Amino acid sequence: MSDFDLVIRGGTAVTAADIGPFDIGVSDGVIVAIGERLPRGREEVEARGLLVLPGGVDSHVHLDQPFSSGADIADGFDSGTASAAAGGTTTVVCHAPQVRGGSLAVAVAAYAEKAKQARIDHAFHLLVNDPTPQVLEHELPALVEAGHRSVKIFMTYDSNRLGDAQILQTLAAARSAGALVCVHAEHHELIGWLTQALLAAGLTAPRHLAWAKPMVVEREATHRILALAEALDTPIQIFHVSGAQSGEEVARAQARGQKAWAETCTQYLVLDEADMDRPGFEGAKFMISPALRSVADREALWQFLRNGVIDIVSSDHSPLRYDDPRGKKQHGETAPFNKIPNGVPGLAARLPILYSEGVAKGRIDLRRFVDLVATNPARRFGLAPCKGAIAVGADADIVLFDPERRVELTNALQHHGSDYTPYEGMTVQGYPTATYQRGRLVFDGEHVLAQPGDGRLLARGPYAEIAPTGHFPTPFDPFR
Ligand code: DUC
Ligand code: ZN
Ligand code: ZN
Repeated sequence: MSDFDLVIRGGTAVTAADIGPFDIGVSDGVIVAIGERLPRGREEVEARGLLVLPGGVDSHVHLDQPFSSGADIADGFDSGTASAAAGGTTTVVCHAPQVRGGSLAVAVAAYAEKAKQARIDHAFHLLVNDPTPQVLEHELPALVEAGHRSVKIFMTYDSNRLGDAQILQTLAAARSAGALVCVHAEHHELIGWLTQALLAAGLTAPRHLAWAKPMVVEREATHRILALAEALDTPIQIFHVSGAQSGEEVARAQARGQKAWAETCTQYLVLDEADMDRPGFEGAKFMISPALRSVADREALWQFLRNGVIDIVSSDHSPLRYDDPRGKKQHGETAPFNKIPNGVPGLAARLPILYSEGVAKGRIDLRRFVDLVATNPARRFGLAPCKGAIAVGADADIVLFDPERRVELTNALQHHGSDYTPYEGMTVQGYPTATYQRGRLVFDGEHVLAQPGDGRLLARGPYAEIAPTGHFPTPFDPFR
């Protein structure tokens, strides 16, 4: 009788320790052996010519979350996690949104109900929109203790934004509870002022979003949140760094010894401001916040990936339908930029695009690629050692990836609920041919096999990576 339920044999495996011709032995959904010429398993998978990678971990995803404009998000947990599996991602971290005036705990319970439709494993960021004493002193610590070890805050959007005093209170509460704070950093009032000035000047096209949200908007807010986090010795994760100047702010904080980390997203690495200027209403397909930047910013982001200033690439999957009065066309095709909902889908495209533009084009190596899409997000968000690496004892979340296969990206390949992908027509080299979760085939290269309800909500325990440093600007420790 074999020791293994499954052996993945003959591929080039990127394990936690090494890259080489290793077979992977799986039992009860867990990796139990890594080595050459493992004994036969009850099921054998031939991976010759393929890369054997840990399943992707996407730590910035929006599913089944209402847009503040009233537009409909195009993916719930069912279709969103299908899209993840089809792109080689086996864990997503989504946002459980508190409603202003409402309870965070109630919101998380309601969101967990929705997440019962998930086909793959998932965790929640606690999206704090109203940091009342009840939320910060009672609900947040209990939710963190229950396994939700990350908090998300916004510095802009009318129904989300926190002022600086609220941000400080939330940072302090998260630090005390043992949760990592993630931030959408943009200067709210400056966006508002610029938006009104642009509208008054008749500059209302999709591409003018980038004029309402120039880099200084992001740079200032990134600088400010880093300063507040430094003063409170609170580890911080900057979401969607879109260009050089905000990356430089993160680099400076890191050089000071701060626990400050950053992600960028696939779209900022391959698209740019010219995409928002496509003919007619097409530019709306590329409207996101922060806005797409210059080609020079794009290149700066690749450099930040190489030098480690940015160590996670997420999708910020926030899908809207394009040709839909509940989507991008909520206010018609002549709507001014400030009435067009922001967001792009990208869950399924993340691994293929980063591999193709990164590894195949020689910008990053294979190890860095795996770190960016799986290992680092798992470690940063307390999902390691079960997720993010091929290691004995880890969940058998594995992607077989053909590094030579050339694929033209289409909307149908995304398996999501949106009616478009911003990457339509782009040819990538390298594509997932199979995705396994806990040893079960969830995507066979063509079809998503995982069913709604197969995914598990992951509870995260305390973890060392996000422990405060104990260093304050003065000898005074405000938490003692
Ligand atoms: N920006 C966000 O902050 N969230 C989702 C969509 C977007 O573009
Ligand atoms: Zn955001
Ligand atoms: Zn987001």
